Amino acid sequence: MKKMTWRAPLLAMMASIAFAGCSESQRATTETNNNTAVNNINPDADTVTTETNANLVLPAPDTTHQVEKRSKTIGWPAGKMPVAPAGFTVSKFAGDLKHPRRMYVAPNKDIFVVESDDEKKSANRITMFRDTNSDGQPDMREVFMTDLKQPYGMLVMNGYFYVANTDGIMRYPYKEEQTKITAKGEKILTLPAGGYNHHWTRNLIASPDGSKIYVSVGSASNVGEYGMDEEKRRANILEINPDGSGERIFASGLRNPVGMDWQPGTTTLWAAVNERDELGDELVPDYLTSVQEGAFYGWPYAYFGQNVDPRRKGERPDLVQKTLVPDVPLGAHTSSLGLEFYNGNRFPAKYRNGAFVGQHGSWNRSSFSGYKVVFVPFQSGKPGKYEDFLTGFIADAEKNEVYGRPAGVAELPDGSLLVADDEGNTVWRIAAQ
Ligand SMILES: [Ca+2]
Repeated sequence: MKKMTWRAPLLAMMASIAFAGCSESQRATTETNNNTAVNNINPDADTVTTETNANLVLPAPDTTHQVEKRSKTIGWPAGKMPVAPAGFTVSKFAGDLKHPRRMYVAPNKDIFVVESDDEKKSANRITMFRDTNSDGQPDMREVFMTDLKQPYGMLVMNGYFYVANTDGIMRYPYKEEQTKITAKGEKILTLPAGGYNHHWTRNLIASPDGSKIYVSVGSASNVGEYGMDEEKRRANILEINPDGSGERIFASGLRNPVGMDWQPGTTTLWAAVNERDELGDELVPDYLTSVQEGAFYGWPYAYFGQNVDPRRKGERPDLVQKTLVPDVPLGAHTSSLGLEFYNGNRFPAKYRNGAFVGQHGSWNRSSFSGYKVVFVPFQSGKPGKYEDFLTGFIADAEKNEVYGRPAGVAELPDGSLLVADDEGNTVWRIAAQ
């Protein structure tokens, strides 16, 4: 808190110049985040207060927490749909998909959906949609690629279509308007495959100038229980050149960073990150954070700042000390996966430049958390507290029944939002009325 006091005027000044240029805004974000790396660190305390936008209070860790409350998907009955706030309509954009996990909107506005899942269940496919008359509903649907290996990240750049499979990044020659890829392609990077509890997803995003690609790779374990040799190149966001060369760690200690996006008007990368299990109903909160180059975010030694994970106590005090506090806590066990900043202007003013996060939902918690899409408003480039955006996925919490589960989120060129409901085998579209 001491730092906050003397830095506040500097912050205000930097915020005022934040949008003057990319380099300025990046510096402003960096300053903001450093301010928050101050914690009440007393291992014997019942609670810990962590400085975030929500002034987060965390309970003491409970290493005996072995709760399992898994949801059972019953599908959407006729007439049932997820629920958006007043002023929005929800419609089915596409159905009959096999576990659609993430969408990608290409520069020519084609919409690609990965149908991907745990190894034995995965369709290993990408389906393409095209809206030829711009009414928000697809007029064309094609199986774009098959025989992939748990694909997740997609990217169109420099005449290539990139796919991040769980075990590496492929790229294929691609021309706009192409409706199918059958070429063999080229593996530009091998990645460590699989991982703990669905940490098989590998996401991709290009830097705004197209000179780099960022690759997210989740951990192989909950908290390093198989040894850190198993975690090489994992729990990181990696940076590579567009041809796969030049790999380096951009940021680390990110247990399972899945969603990645650029904050509008800046060159600051943000990520949605899944935190760890088996420490209690309220630990550890998943989070949305700006991602600073070279920064360490705690996993597996510390969480939400310098709170030592009791299972890794005494290991790597140097890294514990370096751990940054993430910007926005999103609730423990929510499984916050998809991330999309809203760049459009069709939604009401408060949504502009804010972030949507798809929360797939909990299993290691006494009552369900997540199972919804939340929205994090941003004002003057700074995040506020998250709020519900798309709900209605839980059918009967007592019986553990859900209709579906949201994962990826993507903005369409018309300013509406798509939500991939992998368990519901549907892509939903949310539009402003
Ligand atoms: Ca159409």
